[in-house]
Amino acid sequence: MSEVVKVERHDAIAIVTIDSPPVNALSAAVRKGIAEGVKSAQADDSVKAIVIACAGRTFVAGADITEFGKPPQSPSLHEVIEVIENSTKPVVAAIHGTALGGGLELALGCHYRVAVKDAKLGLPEVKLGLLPGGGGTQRLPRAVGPELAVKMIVGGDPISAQDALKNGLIEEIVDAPPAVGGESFARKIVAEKRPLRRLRDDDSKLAAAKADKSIFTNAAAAANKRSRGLEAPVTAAEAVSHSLDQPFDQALKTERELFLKLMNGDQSKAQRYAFFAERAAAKIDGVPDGTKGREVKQVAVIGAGTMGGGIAMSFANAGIPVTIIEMADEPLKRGLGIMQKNYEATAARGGIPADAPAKRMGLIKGAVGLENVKDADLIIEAVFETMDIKKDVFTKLDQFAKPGAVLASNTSYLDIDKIADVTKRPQDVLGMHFFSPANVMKLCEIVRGAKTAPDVLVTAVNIAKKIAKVPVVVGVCDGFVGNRMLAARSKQSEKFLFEGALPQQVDAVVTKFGMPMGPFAMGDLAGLDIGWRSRKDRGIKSEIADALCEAGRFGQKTGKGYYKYEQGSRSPLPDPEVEKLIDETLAKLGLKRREISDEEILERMMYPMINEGARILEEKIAARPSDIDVVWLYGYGWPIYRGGPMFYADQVGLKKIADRLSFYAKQTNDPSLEPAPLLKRLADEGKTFASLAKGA
Ligand code: T1G
Repeated sequence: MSEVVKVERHDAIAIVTIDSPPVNALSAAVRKGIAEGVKSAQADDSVKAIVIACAGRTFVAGADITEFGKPPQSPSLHEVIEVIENSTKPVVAAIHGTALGGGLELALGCHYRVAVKDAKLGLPEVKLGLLPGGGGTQRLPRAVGPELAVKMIVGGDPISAQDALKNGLIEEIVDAPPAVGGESFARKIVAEKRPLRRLRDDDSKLAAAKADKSIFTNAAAAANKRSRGLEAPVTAAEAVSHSLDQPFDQALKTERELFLKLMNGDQSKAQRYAFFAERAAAKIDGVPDGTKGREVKQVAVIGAGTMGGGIAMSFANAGIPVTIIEMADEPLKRGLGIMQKNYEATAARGGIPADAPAKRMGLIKGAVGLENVKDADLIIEAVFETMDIKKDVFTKLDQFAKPGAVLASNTSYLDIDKIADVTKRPQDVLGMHFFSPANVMKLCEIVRGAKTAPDVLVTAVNIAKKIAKVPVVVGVCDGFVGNRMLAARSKQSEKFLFEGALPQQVDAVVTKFGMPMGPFAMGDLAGLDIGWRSRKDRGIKSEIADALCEAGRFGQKTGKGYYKYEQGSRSPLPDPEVEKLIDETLAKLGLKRREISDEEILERMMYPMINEGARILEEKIAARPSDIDVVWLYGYGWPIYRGGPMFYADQVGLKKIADRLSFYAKQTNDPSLEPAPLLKRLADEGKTFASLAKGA
């Protein structure tokens, strides 16, 4: 018996129960408890079979990630699995919730596995920049065949209990509670004197792929298609491939070597950081734990444009009924039509079940007139991005919305406090800033107004998680966190064209770094005319961008912008016309182009953003550096294997960044590049942004 593992005997069946909240992770204490529990049952002659089950909301959700990088403690997971696998009495894993990573590997070490009907089983280690390090790359292919195994291990997504049964990963789906289901299964196999099935000794499912290697190579290639820049998926496929060409123990050794290489690598450190950063972001500074959110059963979205439509789909995708409201029939019909087409296209690609479009559109009701918000618990406004229109909508919402309804604006820049103050209920107002396409992008910046009530913040965070978004609470300022930092980067990218670089050089540096797209290709995607019109409204100039627009080069929508695009293609092609136009503009301004290195471009793309991040922390617009990283990971495509701008800054070293910023401030005569006080202090003290979490 241990704190976290207890053993009970029900006649001839021993039940080893793991009870280590929140997710029964395989900490040293849990590993020790399991090994001792199984050994004690093994030594008890009256015991004929052993069941391993978990208390709480889930079966073991993996190794304890907080132990990584610390000195290993025995028994190791391998040693625990050996105790189980070498048991002469059948050991049954009884699974509920999620059997993930080391948790599934533990179950694969058992002779039999059963699961309740809504259980999920997977090896998601690649999502942490790792690979299964507890024998999963060898036992899973023997349980389900190498094709499905490489798909599960390289993709990292879990499968359902039904698919697990179909593919031989589990023997039976049992009724909950899992320990009871596991016990009755154990009694059955004892009664039927079923042989012990040790996966390590069963190569039957490998035979076909051993005969025809392409079965595996094709599956690996398909699985790796989406792992741009990531080391773990390719390495994981290699580890699984050795189930076909190395004896079990040798392949296990290879798995260990490859696992340790990844574990000690920079990419996994960044991805493990991102795992905990995402969870920390959901903790709202200054709001007491246990603060309850308001119930959200009905949602209303104002505006059926691109953002409104995507937001409404996110709620329908989560099974939450939503009313989408427009001011007239025509825009409403157009918006609903686009959502319908979107769903049908996704279903046609097999991204959602064939009956999902009808089901989800069935949850989206169209209506004309703001009075239709009257039953909604949450109202999200997604109308045109001007303050007057927003204030007008919120003034009216104040009249029609029921008491206690949460009023959210999807503004991406505007002052939430000014919007809230046109209502008599500013405590119920906040920002919920979604990212386009809103039904795909995971980030939701929750903008906390000066008067936003704590339970309103909790409501927004809870509902964002419910619709599979990653919420980050931010303060009110121009552009909040993401767009404010992006503006600092855009300023430099624009300056580069005046100094001598070309769009394709800058974009190549940024995409090589791992961003999905460079600033100029992004401009062409969004449309250059939007910025052009707003510059004209504000009476400011950007000579090169203005010249492009005057030449009708608005970007993808006109087939040319900073790049040219062939008919029907979205691939940006460098255009000599643009270089000519830049040269002519610089000549008019009396400016000379100079050679600019890729290193300077990278530093001036990343360091000003990091500097702005430091200012955002100083002003408490973000509660912690990791929140800023979560914004960039889930809203702007920052490569996960670099952890986020603030994590990256700590890897580069704050002293170097501060020095380079001072250098560029002088070189480009731009005082805004001078290091922010917080960055300067941490650099001078030899500290990191991460040290702020420890109160540095
Ligand atoms: N280790 C340590 N802490 C963990 C943890 C883990 N594996 N999983 C979750 N937590 C903490 C989490 O930080 C949070 O803490 C709380 O549990 C609830 O989590 C050898 C090497 C299981 C689907 O990758 O995917 O095994 O914030 O908020 O939304 O091959 O957690 O409350 O303080 O996410 O209900 C492989 C990781 C590990 C699964 C539940 N396993 N976990 O989701 O709750 S590597 C994983 C999850 C491995 C072996 C290898 C999810 C979940 P706090 P939560 P949730």
